[in-house]
Amino acid sequence: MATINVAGPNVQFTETEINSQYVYQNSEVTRNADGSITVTPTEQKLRFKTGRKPAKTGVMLVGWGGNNGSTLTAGILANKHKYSWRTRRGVQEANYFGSITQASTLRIGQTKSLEEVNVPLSSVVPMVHPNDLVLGGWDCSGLALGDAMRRAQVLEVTLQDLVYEEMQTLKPLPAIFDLAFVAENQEGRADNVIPGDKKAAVAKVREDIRNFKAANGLDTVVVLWTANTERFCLVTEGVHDTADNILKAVENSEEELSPSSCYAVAAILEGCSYINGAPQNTNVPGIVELARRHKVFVGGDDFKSGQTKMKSALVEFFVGAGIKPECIASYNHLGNNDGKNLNAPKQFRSKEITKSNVVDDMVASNDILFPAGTPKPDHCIVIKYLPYVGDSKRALDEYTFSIFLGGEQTVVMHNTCQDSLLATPLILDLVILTELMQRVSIAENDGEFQQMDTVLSILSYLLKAPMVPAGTPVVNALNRQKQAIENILRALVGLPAENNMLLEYRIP
Ligand code: NAI
Ligand code: DG6
Repeated sequence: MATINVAGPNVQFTETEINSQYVYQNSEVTRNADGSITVTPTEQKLRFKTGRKPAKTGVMLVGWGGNNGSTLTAGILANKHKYSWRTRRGVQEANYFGSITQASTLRIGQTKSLEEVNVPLSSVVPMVHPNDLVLGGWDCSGLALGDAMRRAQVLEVTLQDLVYEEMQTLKPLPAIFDLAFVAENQEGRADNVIPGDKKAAVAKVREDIRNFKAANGLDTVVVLWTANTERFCLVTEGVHDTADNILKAVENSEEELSPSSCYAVAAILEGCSYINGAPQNTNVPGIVELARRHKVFVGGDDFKSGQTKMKSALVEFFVGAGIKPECIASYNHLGNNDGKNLNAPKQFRSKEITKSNVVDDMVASNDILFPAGTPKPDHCIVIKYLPYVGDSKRALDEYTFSIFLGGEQTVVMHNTCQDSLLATPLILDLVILTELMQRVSIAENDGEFQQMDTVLSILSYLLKAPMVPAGTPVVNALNRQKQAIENILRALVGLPAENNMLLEYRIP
C-alpha cells in the first residue's frame, strides 16, 4: 500500500524516517472549592519520529491450534495466494474485512472543490502487511494446523481444502500448560506439553522464540495469547508485584504463576512485545515492570469482537444523546472450545469481568443522567455452552433506557456470527499497530526521544478491558478509542487532529 505524501512545514520525510512536529492542544481543568470549574487551554510541543521501514515481523501465537489461531493462519494464506473459492452464494475472494488497518479508511481532508477524501488507514504511515507476517506458536494440542482448522469448523470447506496441505506442514510447539488455570474439560486436548517445571518451560519458550526468529530471519517477534481463558491468578505480594519477584517466581516454579504469565516473561526477556487476547490478569504489576525494564510493550485484555464492541458503541451513543441506560442484559450461547472452557465457573468469571466493566467510563461521564451516588445500570452477562452451534456464536442483548418524562425505551439486538471470523482480524490489527509503535518515538520540546509508554493503550479499541498506564483513565467508548488511533496516526505525519468542525462548509 502506497503511503500518502504530506506537504508543509510540520513534517520531513527522510529515506528512513518521518519526523513530525506537533502542537498537542489540550485543556487542564481545576475543580474549585465552590464547585465551579476552571478550564485552561494548554499546548505542548511534541516531536514524533517514525521509522519508515516496517520490520520483518513474526507472530508467535499461544494457542496457535485453536479456532482463532487456525483461522488466522488460513486467512493469511488465502490472501497471500489470492485464493477464491466456491460457496453456495457464488465465488468468494480472500479479504481482510474486520481489520481496521486493512479495511477501514480515514478522512484525510478535502480537495479545493470540497470533495471529501478518505484513504486507507494503512496508507497514513508505513505498516506491515498481514501477508508478510510469519506465523508460529505453541499449543497444548499437537494437531497440525490443517487438522486444527478442520476441528475448528469455522471456514467454508472449499477454502479449507485450498489451504489444508500447506497448513498440515505447520505444527504447534509444545506448550506451557497447567490444568489448574483452565477448565478441567480441556485435559483431553493437552497432548503437547513441555515436560518439567515452569522454570524449565520458560527457558524452553525463550529458546523457541530465538529459534523462530533466527530460522525466519526476523527483525522482531510479537507474542500474542489466543489460548484458552484462564482463571484469574491470585495476585500476591512477593510473587507478582515487582519484576524481580516475577523472575524469582519463575526461578521457584511458583504454583500461582499462570502459564500466560510464564509466556509473558519469556517474551519480554527475549525483547518481544506481549499481548493478551483473553480476559485473565496475565499482565500483573511485576510483568509490566519487567516489560518497562526491557523496553517492550504489553497490551490486553481480551479481544473485543462482537457483543462488547456493539455495547461500547451503543452506550456511548445513547449516553451522548442524553438517554439513560438503566438495564443491560447480555446473553450468549456458543458451542466451540472457547465456550466449553468458559462453561467452568472460574473461567467464566474471568470473561464476566472483562465483559462487565465496559460501560463504566460512559456512565461516569454524565452526572446529569447519573448524579453522584446513584446506581450504575443493572448489567448482567450470561454465557452458555451449546455444542451444536459450534463457532456460530449467538448474542442477545436487551437494553432498557429512561427517556423524556419517565418514558422507557427498550432496544433488543440479536447477533449471530462465526466468532473467530470477528476475532482474527483483531489479532492482525493488534500485531500491526504494535509493530508500528515499536518504530515510533516521541519527544517533548527539545527533549530526548523515547518510546511510548510500555502499556500500549492505543490498542484499547481492539480489547474489552483495555490496559492503560497506572493512574490513567480507562476509555471504553468505542468512538473515542478509534479517534485516538486515527489522530495519533495523523500526528505522526504532522497533520492536526480531526475535529469535524467542517467550518469550510459552514462559512458563507
Ligand atoms: P480455542 O479454544 O479454539 O483455542 C484456544 C487454543 O489454546 C486451543 O487450541 C488450546 O489447545 C490452546 N491452549 C490452551 N491452553 C494453552 C496453553 N497454556 N498454551 C498453549 N496453548 C494452549 O479458542 P478460540 O476461540 O481460538 O479463542 C481463543 C481465546 O480468545 C479464548 O481465551 C477466548 O476467550 C478469547 N477470545 C475469543 C474471541 C472470539 O471471538 N473467538 C473473542 C474474544 C476473546
Ligand atoms: C462468549 O461470550 C464467548 C466469548 O469468548 C466471546 O465470544 C468473546 O469474548 C467475544 O465477546 P464479545 O463481547 O466481544 O462479543
